[in-house]
Amino acid sequence: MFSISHKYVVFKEISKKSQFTCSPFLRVCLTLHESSWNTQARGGPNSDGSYDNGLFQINDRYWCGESGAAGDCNIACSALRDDSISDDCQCASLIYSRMGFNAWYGWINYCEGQSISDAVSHCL
Ligand SMILES: [Ca+2]
Repeated sequence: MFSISHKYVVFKEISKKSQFTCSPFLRVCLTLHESSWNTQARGGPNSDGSYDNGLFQINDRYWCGESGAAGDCNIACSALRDDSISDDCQCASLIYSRMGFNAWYGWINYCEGQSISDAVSHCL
């Protein structure tokens, strides 16, 4: 698992990415509960056989391609599992613009209606 210092670096990265236009709360809370800020996380298989990728656990059925740039984000899923999160944020912004917060179970289950200190207190 990743160390606290690694998580802090990722946290700072998430916090300063201005191109992800949703609230800082979304960026922090959602990514914490989707991936524990593990930028290399690959979740799944889901019930439909799909996988979820990276910080925002972006699904390969609709948004990225397992064998190269594809999907609605026109990105390779492997690019969602590296340490450069700018492209992850751009894809997450597209998802958010279409589906809102409810695209993420991490949001629905843990973040909605909570304060940011509640959301991150057990992790930092
Ligand atoms: Ca990336």
